[in-house]
Amino acid sequence: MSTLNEYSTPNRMKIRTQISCPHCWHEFSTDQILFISESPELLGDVKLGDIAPVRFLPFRFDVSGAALDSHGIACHKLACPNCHLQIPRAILQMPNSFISIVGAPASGKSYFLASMIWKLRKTMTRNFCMNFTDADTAMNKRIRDYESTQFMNTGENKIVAIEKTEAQGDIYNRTKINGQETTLAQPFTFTITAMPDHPFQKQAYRSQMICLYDNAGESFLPGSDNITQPVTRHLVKSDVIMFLFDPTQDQRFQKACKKTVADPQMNSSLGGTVRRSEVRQETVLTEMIERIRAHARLSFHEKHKRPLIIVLTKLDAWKQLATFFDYKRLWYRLPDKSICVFDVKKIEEYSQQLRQLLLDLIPDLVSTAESFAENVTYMAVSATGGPPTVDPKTNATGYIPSTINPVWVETPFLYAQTITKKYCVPIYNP
Ligand SMILES: Nc1nc2c(ncn2[C@@H]2O[C@H](COP(=O)(O)OP(=O)(O)OP(=O)(O)O)[C@@H](O)[C@H]2O)c(=O)[nH]1
Ligand SMILES: [Mg+2]
Ligand SMILES: [Zn+2]
Repeated sequence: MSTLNEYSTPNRMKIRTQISCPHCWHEFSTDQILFISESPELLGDVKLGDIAPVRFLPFRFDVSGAALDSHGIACHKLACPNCHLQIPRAILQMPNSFISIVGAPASGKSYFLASMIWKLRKTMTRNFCMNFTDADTAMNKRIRDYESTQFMNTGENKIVAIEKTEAQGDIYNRTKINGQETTLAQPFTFTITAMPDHPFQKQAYRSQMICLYDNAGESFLPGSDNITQPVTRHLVKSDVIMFLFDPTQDQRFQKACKKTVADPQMNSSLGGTVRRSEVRQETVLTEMIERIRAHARLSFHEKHKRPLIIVLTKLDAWKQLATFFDYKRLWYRLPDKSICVFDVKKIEEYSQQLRQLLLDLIPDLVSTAESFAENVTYMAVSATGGPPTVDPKTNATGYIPSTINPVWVETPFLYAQTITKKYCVPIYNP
């Protein structure tokens, strides 16, 4: 017999009093929020420059409650009072939670993010009666482009690839904070809301906004954190950290794989331009921990209270070492219900097995993670389901979209939802 976890907080959609900016993480009260002028002539902002529309604190409103700018035009877009960057309107009504995706260069962060979001859009609706949608489509453009690259060109036999995330350039927002030119990472924001036919409406499945970032691996390397480019400071705010560890970049994993693998990342005789981190992945984990300890003012002996998920990426390339997986779905449909329940026990069982594998191969990774966080879980995913193809003309690696078949990419997010008690998925509790 399955039972459901009970939820007690009602799903009220009232205006929040305190907000955390997804760009600069500044906390402010709702009455400080700025509006962005929609009159084409009202240009110029002290922090964003001459061509940015004017930001203003409204004092006149129309009958529908929209703020009026100095030309009497109704304005709907909101901005943070600290960085002046645009923030999604959903932030007014929904609690905002942050998820950090951390990993060395080429560990698979961008591919994982693209596959996870693509899958969550479907899985949440089909299986958990929750809408998972963009909080702001313009802000999410880059991730939508990633999804289109990987999943929308399935009719074509062309090799496509998600580009390396650059540590500088147009993908970052520039503003002034405390008079200092500052570069900030573009947040990707999503809302999760219960669908009208959700069978457990009365149990109040809470609406929430999720905020994620796609950092360049270089931004996590020692020496790259500074006050003018605080692009990884979301780490301190994060409700969950997903640390991506790429076994194909680790010699101990490569040696343990006795059977030949048809992946240029594991087998250099296949050619192909393969990117690798110049810094060992354990060092990236240690650097992440040092940043959190420093900025969250956590003493050396204190443990981080929020969950850390070690996500082993590119499972397709090292699956011979994980024979304990049965690759079945980790959620089941309840009898006579339109909703599924998520099998947390199975995740925890797999986590123990992956932990043992890591203890055998990279014990220092386990000890570093567990001496930092109270709650560490080990999970495995494949964002693509298979190895990249080498383009014989250019030697570049990429994928034919119709061959991409992600494995378990949604599970770190779903599991994170259950352990942080965000309650968007019911738990299987036999
Ligand atoms: N076999 C296999 N290869 C993958 C998978 N996901 C990504 N890759 C390969 O890993 C390479 C790096 O992936 P990215 O997602 O760009 O890595 P990243 O962590 O975003 O790297 P930076 O942007 O440099 O920080 C890609 O070129 C892919 O070919 C996977 O699930 N399986
Ligand atoms: Mg990337
Ligand atoms: Zn801000």
